[in-house]
Amino acid sequence: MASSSSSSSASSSALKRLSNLSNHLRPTNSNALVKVSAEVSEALSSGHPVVALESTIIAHGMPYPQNFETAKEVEAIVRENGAVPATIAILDGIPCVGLNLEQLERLAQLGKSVQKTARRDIAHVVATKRNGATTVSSTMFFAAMVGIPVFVTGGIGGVHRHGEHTMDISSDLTELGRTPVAVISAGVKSILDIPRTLEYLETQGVCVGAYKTYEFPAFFTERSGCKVPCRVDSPEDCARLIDANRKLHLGNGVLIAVPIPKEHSASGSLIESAIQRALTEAREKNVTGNAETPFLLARVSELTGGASLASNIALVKNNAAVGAKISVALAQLT
Ligand code: PSU
Ligand code: MN
Repeated sequence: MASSSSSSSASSSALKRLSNLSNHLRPTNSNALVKVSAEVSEALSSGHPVVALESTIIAHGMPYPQNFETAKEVEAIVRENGAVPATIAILDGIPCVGLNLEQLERLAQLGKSVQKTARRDIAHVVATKRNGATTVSSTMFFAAMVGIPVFVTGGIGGVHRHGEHTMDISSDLTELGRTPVAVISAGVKSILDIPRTLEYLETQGVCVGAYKTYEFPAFFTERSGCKVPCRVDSPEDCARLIDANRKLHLGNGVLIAVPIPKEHSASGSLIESAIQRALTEAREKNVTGNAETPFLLARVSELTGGASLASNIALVKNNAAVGAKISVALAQLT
C-alpha cells in the first residue's frame, strides 16, 4: 500500500488546488481543458488588463448580423480603452477564452442553434463536443479559471416574475455568490422581478455597486425604483471595490450596475407595455426555463419596432468602455 502520508499529501494538495481555483484568480494557461488565445494568454501573464465577454448575448440575445457587428464593436471599444477582449464560448466541446473573427462570426451565424450554456450545461456540452454559448454564470466560471477579474455584459439574469412560485432564478445570481469576478452590466431587465433579484443577491453576499447613482438601473431605462447601498463614481472606485473583495478573499463576485446613457434609454412606457405583452405570450405559449429570456428579448424587440435592440446595443457598448477602464484601473492597483 502506498504510504498514507504520501496519499494524504496528494489529496491535501488536490484540495489546495481546488480551493485556489475557487478562491483566487490565477492564470491556468497550461490547463489542457481550456484553450486561451495567444493574445489573451500573453496579456494575462504580463499583467495587462483583460476583459471577459460572454457569448449568449451574441448567439441568443440578438439577431444576425447585428450580433456579429456588435460583438466586433464591443471588442474594439475594449481595445480603445486599453484592455484586451476575451470573448468566451465552447467550440466543438473546447472552452475557448479569446475568439478570432471567424469563430465570432460562426457563433453569430449559428445563433440559437448553439446550446445556451449556463454552469449546469458546461460538462454536457464539453462531453458531447458541441458548441456552447456561455451565459453570465458559465462565462464567470471560465474567467475565474484563467484569471480574468473583470467581465462585461449587457444584462444579467435574475429572479423571474412569479419566481417565488416557479423557482426560476437565474444561476447568474448563485454564480455571483460563489465566483470572484466583477460583472459590469446595465442592471436587470424589467422582464424580471428586480426587487426580488436584489434580495437574492444580498442573500448570496454579492456587493452591488451602482455607477454614479444610488438607484439600480433597469437595463433599457436608467431607473428601477430600487436603491442600492453602494455607489461608485469612477473606474478607480470600482477597482478599489474589486481589489478589496479580492484581498479579503470573500470569494463572491461583485456586480457593477451602469445605467444606460440617457440619450439611448428607451421610452419606459413603450418598453413596459411590450414586456407585459411578451410575458402574456410566453405564458400562453408555455415558454419556460432557459428559453424564456431569449423569447422575451426577441418579442420585446419586435414589439418595439427594434427600439429595444438599438438600446441594447448602445448599453453594451457603454458597459464595454466602463468595464475596460475598470480593468485598467485594477491593473494599476495590483
Ligand atoms: N439578458 C439580456 N441579454 C442576454 C441575457 C440576459 O439582456 O443575452 C442572457 C445572459 O447570457 C444571461 C442569460 O446570463 O441570458 C440568463 O439566462 P437565464 O435567465 O436562463 O438564466
Ligand atoms: Mn432560468
